[in-house]
Amino acid sequence: MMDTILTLAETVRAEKGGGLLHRFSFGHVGNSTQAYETEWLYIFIVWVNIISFIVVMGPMFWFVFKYHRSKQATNYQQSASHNTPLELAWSIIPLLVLVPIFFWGFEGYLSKLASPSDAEEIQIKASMWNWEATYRNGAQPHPRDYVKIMESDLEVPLIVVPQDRPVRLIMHSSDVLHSFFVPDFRTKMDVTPNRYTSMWFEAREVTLRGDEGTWYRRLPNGKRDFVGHKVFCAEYCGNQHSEMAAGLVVLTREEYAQKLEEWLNPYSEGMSPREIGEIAYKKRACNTCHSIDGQRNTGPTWKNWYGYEHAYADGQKRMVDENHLRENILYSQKTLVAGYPSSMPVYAGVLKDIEVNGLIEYIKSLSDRGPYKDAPQ
Ligand code: HEC
Ligand SMILES: [Cu+2]
Repeated sequence: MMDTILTLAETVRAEKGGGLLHRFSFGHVGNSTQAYETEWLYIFIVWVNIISFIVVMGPMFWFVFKYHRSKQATNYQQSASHNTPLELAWSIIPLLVLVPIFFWGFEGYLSKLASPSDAEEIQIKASMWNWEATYRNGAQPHPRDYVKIMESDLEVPLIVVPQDRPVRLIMHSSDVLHSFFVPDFRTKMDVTPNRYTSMWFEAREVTLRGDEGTWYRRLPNGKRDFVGHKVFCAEYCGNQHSEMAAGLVVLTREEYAQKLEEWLNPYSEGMSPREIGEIAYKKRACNTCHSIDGQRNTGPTWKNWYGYEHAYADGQKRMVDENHLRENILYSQKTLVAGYPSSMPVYAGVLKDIEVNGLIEYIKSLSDRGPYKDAPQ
């Protein structure tokens, strides 16, 4: 039966490309080979709702008038205690509708879990509040290519996937429960600590570039709009959950391979520690909790952090120098800044040494008491 329904969905797509309700709900068919099944099931459920609404509410309003008190002032009849044919009808008919919905949903779910064996595998690590992709060659999205996909100025990673090839995501979380959600692919999956979850998709169309070869397009109101697919976290995971996002674009196979090569070494030779720190600030997602412009965020701003005294939760004041920074970047719980939660992750064993040195240098460069104060930036 499943095959019949799925074929039916295919036929509808081939013939009509989606009806009015489809266009109203989705705008267009999602950019993945499995999207239409999800859409079709959704539309089917909406129709079931519309019809049930009419079948239940219609008679109800009609009865309100038909049996209004004014029309039968006397002679109330006792209501029937039961009516077997009616009860059977309202049990069996919904069952005939709901059971297929269950199987159809289950089938769709399984088909998104079991990936083809030749799929391109991408590791995804979720953490508060960042998505970190690692490709088969070890490459990771380079902060140079990060994108702004939201109203806020936060730059989020750009995940690239190849066209015409199944992509399997192997996902885990380093802290709490998250969920990888790509609305344009009509697919999402929980991402949990201590075990892997996976899902796969195959993108149908390559993402077309926007203005001047960028991933943005200018809207009539002057704002810029990201042309790729947005990735969100769909499981509430803390106070910046709504900013846990990424951009996703589909590239041709050649472009994809080229990007992976390009992303292999984010810290190339000849970079100063400060430049390395600036890249690590985004790549390691320090930017999700720390601003560099004086704004308070989940963590304190890095502007004028170095070289000043700050108050700590144990009641002491401390002067922030290189050693203090190093200790507290690797083991943030060592000394907690007064008035902030202890939500900074432990970075010992995560950050490379050149990153720690770079980050310290970058933080120094943001202070007017640092060695960079006169130097051109
Ligand atoms: C999930 C949010 C979060 C992320 C991500 C995060 N931090 Fe923090 N950070 C905090 C909070 C909250 C504090 C204040 C409490 C504390 O001292 O641990 C803090 C404090 C700090 C301090 C000041 C410590 C002190 O004792 O003076 C430094 C330096 C710092 N973070 C560096 C970093 C670096 C470098 C990264 C990225 C590799 C990073 N943080 C990522 C939340 C975060
Ligand atoms: Cu999350």
